[in-house]
Amino acid sequence: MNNSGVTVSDTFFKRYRELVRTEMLPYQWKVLNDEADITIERERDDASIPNEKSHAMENFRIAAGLSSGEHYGWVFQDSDVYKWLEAAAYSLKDHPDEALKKAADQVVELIGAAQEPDGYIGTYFTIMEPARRFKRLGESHELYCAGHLMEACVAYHAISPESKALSIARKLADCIDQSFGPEEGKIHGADGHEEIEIGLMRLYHTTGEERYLRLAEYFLEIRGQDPQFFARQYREDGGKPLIGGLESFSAAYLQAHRPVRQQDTAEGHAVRVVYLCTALADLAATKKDEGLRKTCETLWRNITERRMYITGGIGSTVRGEAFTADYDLPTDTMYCETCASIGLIFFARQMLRSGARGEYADIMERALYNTALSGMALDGKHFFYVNPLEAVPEKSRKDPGKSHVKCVRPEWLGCACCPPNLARLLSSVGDYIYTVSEQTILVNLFIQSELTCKTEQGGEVSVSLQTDYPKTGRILCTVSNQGKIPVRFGLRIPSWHDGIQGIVDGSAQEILNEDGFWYISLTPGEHRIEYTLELLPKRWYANAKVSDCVRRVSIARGPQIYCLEEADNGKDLHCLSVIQNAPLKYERREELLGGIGMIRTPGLRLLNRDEEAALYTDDPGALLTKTQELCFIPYYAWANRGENEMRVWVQEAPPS
Ligand code: FUB
Ligand code: ZN
Repeated sequence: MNNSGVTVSDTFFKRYRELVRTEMLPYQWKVLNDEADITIERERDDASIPNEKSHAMENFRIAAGLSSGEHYGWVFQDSDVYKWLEAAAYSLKDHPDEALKKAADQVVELIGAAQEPDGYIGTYFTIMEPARRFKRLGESHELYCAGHLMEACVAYHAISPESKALSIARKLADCIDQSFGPEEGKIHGADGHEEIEIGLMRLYHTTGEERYLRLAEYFLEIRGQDPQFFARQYREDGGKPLIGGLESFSAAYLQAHRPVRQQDTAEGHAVRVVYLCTALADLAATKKDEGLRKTCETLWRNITERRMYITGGIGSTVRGEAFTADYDLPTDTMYCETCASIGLIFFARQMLRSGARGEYADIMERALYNTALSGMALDGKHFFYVNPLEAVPEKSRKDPGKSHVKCVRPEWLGCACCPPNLARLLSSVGDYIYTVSEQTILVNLFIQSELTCKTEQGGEVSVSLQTDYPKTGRILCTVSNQGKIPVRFGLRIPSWHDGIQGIVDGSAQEILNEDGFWYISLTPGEHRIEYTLELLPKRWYANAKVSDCVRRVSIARGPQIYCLEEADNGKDLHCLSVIQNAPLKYERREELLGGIGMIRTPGLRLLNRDEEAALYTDDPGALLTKTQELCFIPYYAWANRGENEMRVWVQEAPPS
């Protein structure tokens, strides 16, 4: 069976998709054209971060010879434009919009005009240093940008086949194919930042051109075969660094310390790791390569069972935006970049293609409803790069080691990778809801939508999923199987569930759990499945090896992790404790933060007996506790009420 289209009608995500169309895309368009009157913040205290303007579109105009001047911004600034274009394509598919289409067409034209005669595109190198093309791949991001261009062009081609988008992407892929590969005279290496592999796989899926598949495979397999590749290129190039400081990172930082099939832990820069894994999992599913699938599984386990935050955030340190060690999950200095969780969602989606395991979708959902959504303010115009597990404004302002932990989302960032990444994810969320294979439909996410599939025998299967999840856990699926044979319909059984009921065509069923899915065989005809998940607010605890979470508890309901915010609970959130076994009361607050669920529980506040208490004392009675009701809100909604403290992991007090 083939997935021939998903329409999202979900209330929760419809708001986000509307926000992409009405706010994010127009706003980002202005920013990329330097027409927005905004403050661009550096993502951390580092004077070398370019933050005067975006200049991303102007870079293209200069490269195309339509304007004059120098390149400005990061060497990967082009990718902001590509991600915007990709998001615009998804949004246009969903909702025609003349002004947006005109702007997107203009972008495609401009990219085409900036393409060099041999197919190369990269505004930094075209404008500033053509002779250094492909000479410093550890830093240059040339193929990273190319991968984003391919993704954007494939997406744009789908809604505008008459545009030049696909031919631009193919011409660039052909140029790269002529420069890289095992043959004598070509470069035997890959880019320091994975992404070309994802782009080439998508180009292959769209065009069927085997060369693109081979090239993606080449880039994946060459990685780490020669761990000295990047260092040698730096030496031979000898010029000034393209990204200061990057040359001092080890090969492991770039996942090049050993061949990928031998990698068994997530090392280095978190976004790179999950982009690598996304392409590996795509290749494994496409070629039915069991060995590669096992590699992906090993990396998946390492990330999700040892190195992931409860919010689906990844990356434990600001130094290199990277993974560190198993169970090293500090809650106040972590990185948890928005893009890294988006990449984890991409990885999960590809894993579901070769293995129907509910846990992939569980993590996809965790990352989506928590860290990804937290990456943006409710207005669609302010963005977090780093998504902390706890934050105290004064510490972020004054501790250089916490300058990356912002307490208010900036209007834009010097490195603007996250905002357009979020735009493309939210506008394509329909692509994550179902996994369709030969005779099976998996429901990964409970997002109200309609799916149509074409069967091999020329029939059609359509699914209508109605729900207001995660407000409630009531899901109604109506399936019309107009094919000739039964369809295996798999509904995810979330690992966190607190009770499930299933009724098929009026009769209650026993829910059998097969690797995290409940399968129902749906014969040709019409079917109605009522699936109800109990969503109870509850406590979660971390493994004892996670030092920052010892004797702390996190509150969640369904897929949503909750947090305490100063706005509801006062300052010094570290002084608050949840009482073990105290009831957690859930209530809807439609008037608050765009409509949220709030969880209330009786708690305690630790305080000094004397206002002028000493810093240290040997008086055991110097500290008191008083009762205080605690109010938790969903994590994604924090920092929408001005600058204030926030905390996910809260102290736990024994039952009173
Ligand atoms: O290097 C390109 C992008 O910028 C990465 O994916 C992000 O982590 C940020 O460093
Ligand atoms: Zn990012």
